[in-house]
Amino acid sequence: MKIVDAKVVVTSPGRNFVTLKLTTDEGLTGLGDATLNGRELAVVSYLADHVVPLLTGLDPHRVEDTWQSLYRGAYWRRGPVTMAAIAAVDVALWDIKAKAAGLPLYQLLGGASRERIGTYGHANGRDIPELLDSVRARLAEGYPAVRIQSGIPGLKAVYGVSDTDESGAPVLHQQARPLVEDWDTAAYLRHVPAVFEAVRAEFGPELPLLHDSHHRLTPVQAARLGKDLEPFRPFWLEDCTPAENQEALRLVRRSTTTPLAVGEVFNTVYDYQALITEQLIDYVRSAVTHFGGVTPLRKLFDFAAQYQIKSAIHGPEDISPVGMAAAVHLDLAVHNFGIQEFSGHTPLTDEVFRHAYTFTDGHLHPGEAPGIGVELDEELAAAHPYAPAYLPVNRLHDGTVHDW
Ligand code: CS2
Ligand code: MG
Repeated sequence: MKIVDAKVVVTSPGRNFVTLKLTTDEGLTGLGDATLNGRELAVVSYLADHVVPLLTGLDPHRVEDTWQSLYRGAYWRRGPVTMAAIAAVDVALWDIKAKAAGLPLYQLLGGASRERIGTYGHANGRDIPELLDSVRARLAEGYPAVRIQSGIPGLKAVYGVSDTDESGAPVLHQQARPLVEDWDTAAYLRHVPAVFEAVRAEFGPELPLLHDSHHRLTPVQAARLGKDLEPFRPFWLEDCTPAENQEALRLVRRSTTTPLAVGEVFNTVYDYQALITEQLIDYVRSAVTHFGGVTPLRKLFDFAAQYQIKSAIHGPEDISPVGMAAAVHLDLAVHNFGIQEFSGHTPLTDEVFRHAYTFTDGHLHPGEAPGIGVELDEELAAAHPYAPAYLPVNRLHDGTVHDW
């Protein structure tokens, strides 16, 4: 068998997605997600101009060799654009390989290690009452765990709640120019414990509660927050400090027993090395789409498992159903599964990307369709062209740009 066609499909059924579609001489097709929120076209060019010309004629069964060739052959290694492009090829090849075997992908990854996949959903509120309503809504949808993000008194627009419409529903990051949000770490550190106290008072001590600091704290501020949240037993504190400075987590780790989750912006195992070998974190967050595909992410999970660290694949709405499908197959198979983030997608997105995975009573299952179980409606995709969109930026009251 050999690849005879490779094409990059860009579509925007509510937000931008980049998809690679491979076709073999035996008529099998494979899909891979290459969506990099806010920098989509960079990956389109990396794929269309530098990778697609290399794919025709290749044996699609040579998944590992193709991955190694694209990673080492580029010379310039790592980085979100490179690894998103390689991920799309990797997942499309796994899709083809599993279809050729007539099996759902998870069966090629060791088979099921569980019956279904536990998820967490996003609960957001501009203030605490609105957040409590949002938690109720997620619980009514069956989510077994909830991430809680709240507005901060005195701040106009903060992560997770600034891009909500007047009804409080989150608006996808589709600003034609970056939305400027404002930030005040001291106000944030004062407010988050009160948010946890209110949610615990309303929903009790058992509900797993997650929170995302979204890279905004210094190590000592992250240590402070971790300690302040201990009485509320968070499931995890995510991205508490920019973790490319892996040493920062040493200070946080020795200061608090609040579990730590890191890694949605990481794209190779080298980003995690100290974090894993020094037991500085509890969950690894990379997505299939941003980590170079199923091939390296499975290796990362096996490495993390040696340190009792669990998977927690990144799963917001900017991971396409193709990337989500690949994640759910991995979630079912790996032993050290932790939890899967799942925001779901718009109905139109689910029409463009018809997927076999199901979300029932707060749990996912990849289904039994051969491959990753996603079909792309190219005609409908073409009816929703790319629209420039940027992630917000963050500024302090004095105008200094801050981590978003
Ligand atoms: C967030 C993401 O889901 C999360 O944990 O960090 O929603 C993140 O803000 C977006 O994926 C950025 O594109
Ligand atoms: Mg996050």
